[in-house]
Amino acid sequence: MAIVMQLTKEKIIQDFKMQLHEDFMIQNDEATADERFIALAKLVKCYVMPDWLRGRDEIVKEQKKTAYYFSIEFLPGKMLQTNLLNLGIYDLVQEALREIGVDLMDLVDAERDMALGNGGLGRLASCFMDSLPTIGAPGFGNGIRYKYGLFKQKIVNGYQVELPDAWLSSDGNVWETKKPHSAVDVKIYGNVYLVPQESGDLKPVYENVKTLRAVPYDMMQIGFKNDVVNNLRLWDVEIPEKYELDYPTLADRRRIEDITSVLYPDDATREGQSLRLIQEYFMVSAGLQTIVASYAKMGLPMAKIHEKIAVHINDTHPAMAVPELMRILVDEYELDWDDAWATTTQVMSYTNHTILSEALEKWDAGLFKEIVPRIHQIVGEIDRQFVKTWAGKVDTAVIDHTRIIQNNQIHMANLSIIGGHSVNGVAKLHTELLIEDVLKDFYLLYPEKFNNKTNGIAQRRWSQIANPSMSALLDKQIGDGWRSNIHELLKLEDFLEDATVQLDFYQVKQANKQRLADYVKKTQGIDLPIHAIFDVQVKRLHAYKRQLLNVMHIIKLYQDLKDNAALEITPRVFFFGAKAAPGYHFAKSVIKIINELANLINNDARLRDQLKVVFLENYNVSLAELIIPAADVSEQISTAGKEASGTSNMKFMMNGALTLATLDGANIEIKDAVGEDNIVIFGMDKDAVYAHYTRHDYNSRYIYETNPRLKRVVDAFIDGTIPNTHYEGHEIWDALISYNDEYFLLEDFEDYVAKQAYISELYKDKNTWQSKAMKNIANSGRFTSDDTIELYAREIWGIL
Ligand code: TH1
Repeated sequence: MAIVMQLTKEKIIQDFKMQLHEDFMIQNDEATADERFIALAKLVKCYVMPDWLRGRDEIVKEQKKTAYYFSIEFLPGKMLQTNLLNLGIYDLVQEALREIGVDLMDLVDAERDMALGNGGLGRLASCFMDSLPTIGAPGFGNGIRYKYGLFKQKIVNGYQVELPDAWLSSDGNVWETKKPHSAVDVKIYGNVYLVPQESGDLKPVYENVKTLRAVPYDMMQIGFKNDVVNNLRLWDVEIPEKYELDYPTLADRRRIEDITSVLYPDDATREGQSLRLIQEYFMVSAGLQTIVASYAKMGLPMAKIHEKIAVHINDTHPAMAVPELMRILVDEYELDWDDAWATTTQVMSYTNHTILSEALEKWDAGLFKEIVPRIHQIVGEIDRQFVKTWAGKVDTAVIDHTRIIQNNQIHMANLSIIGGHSVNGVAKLHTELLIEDVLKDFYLLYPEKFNNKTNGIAQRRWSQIANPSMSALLDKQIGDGWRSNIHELLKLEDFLEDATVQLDFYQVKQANKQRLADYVKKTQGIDLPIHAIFDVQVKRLHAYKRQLLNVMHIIKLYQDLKDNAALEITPRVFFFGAKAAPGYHFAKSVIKIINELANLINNDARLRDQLKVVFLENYNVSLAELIIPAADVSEQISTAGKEASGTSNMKFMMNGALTLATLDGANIEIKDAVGEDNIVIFGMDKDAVYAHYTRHDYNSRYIYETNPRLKRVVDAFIDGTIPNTHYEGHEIWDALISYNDEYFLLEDFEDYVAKQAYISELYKDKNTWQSKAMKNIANSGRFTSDDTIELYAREIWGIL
């Protein structure tokens, strides 16, 4: 039985004090919040250790089929609250600490965000890490232990400045355990020759390779109140003692250390750098060598490895898992190519997260050959066999579009699809687009591989942890069963028309808005009226996400208020939180514009607090936990067809915000869940967007010239309305008018403005508004990642 079952307040206090003695040689009353956090985290680790070890032993003993989720990004944020909650000791620990004069929240604040991810893709991986043990599935994570996470964003004179995120303390991360015992070697560079053996087989012989040591750091992933503990394994690089002579100078050593030094700060686009390719191979090779070795210990035939092991390729970054498993099976375990291929394709599965063409990963074959020569050979052979298999059976054009090597480039999505048995999109519309458009040739070849798995969220973090006041109200209204079974939120449906309950939810929202307003006051000195609509857009800055459309609406409101000093509008505060990839020029210009517009508006007394704009610096998971519960309106306004799913949309919904959305990604499924009356939809749908693509008839300049109100808004970018943005304003104006507005902001503008006006009217009727907000909360349970991952586990991996 789990240790935590026997814990008492007294025992926790005693253990906590002991831990402080042991780690820091101090008493509780002398300790800083940092020291207390570390002591508590270590204590939690001790409590969990037996379950963690038992879980591992059971998998070996019972030979359970296990899934490994390979991802170049994980974005857990802070772990203390999640771990306490999942262990079922949150309240007990909080009370115990309170008894000795310690506020748990101070310890929570002391933890650093673990931000080894850019945005939705990494955060989804972390939600899955929470959900896998929660549903009792043997599913482990595999990734890289970056020394620096996603850059820390500072705003200086309105511009984004990037600072390194040195998240690891000198002792590392308290949640991890270094396992030098399980280190493996990874080989890169050099030459490979195929030397014929007596048997007639060809054997690869390596020359001048560089050997890296991959050292794993394990982090426990605790299931929700079920004693199940899984593992997230992150790899760090070291120089193996045996090969020290290969790295004689300090510069040589640094180049190696660089491999796990930084996360690539690019969301949905990629810098084609060899370091990234090495990162990908390093993670894949270290992970697979370990997995195959553990399977080998079972003494079962290698050709049946798919019966015990599933490997998931999260976006294409780990796609080298396909040729690497082939290498291990063929070169090291001497399987026939065909047997190895048959099992490899059954082991592997792949999720596609975007259809943006600039995000589809391709590598120069020359670079590939230089860095991973054996993998290059194997990919060449996979490609050859693929072409051979389909030649004469389908149009040559289909083969030309789907083969892995085209024009001396290696197409990683093609490798992932050909090398696996499952390809999934992350929302219904996205999967449809894959099938009908982006991957239609593959669908012709392998219709059975395609399936949808709509994203989900680890609801515990986004409700119980992030929104304690709403949680307490839910307990009062529908009982606390929803905390373990999120579908019980549906019970709230019975109270949608109850004016007292509506008022209670209104008050909870206002309290959360006050919490956010206090933070803004403290960090930026801006006073915010909490009776205003809190209208929030937080996500990576990208042209397709259309933060600029939001900005255009704000400019319009500003112009209205300036035109008519007596005008009364429903007061609004617009919040933005967004990091731009450091090399993404346009996105950085949008950040500058937002900040200058905010300055202009916030300092104009004549607007009488009816309009405020706040750019929240350094948006990250912890800030999301503060912002999302305070939102009245959730902005999900991407050009239809471009946002594969979105996941913050689900978090906002769960916290009772109304979604203002295009029919894109998972917004469509949110609409299906709450009904048309409880979401605000605007703009072109995917068919309207695609019609423009086929007809080539979009003309933003025409719209601009024929709509004076819109023209005035667009001209505000260049006519001096927004101070200090001469350069950025022109860049934006050009994108919208000279370059024909790639993301159709102008076409969607009028409908967006109209729906925003509708929201302003609606908000005046608090009861109706709250009823709609409650409808959203009630139906948010269907977006739990527990259910999403259960579908992966059953339908793709076969581990349940
Ligand atoms: C995001 C998608 O843009 C988003 O719609 C989706 O909800 C999320 O993944 C989770 O499925 C993506 N992030 C990345 C990051 C990189 C490359 C492609 C994508 S797609 C580095």
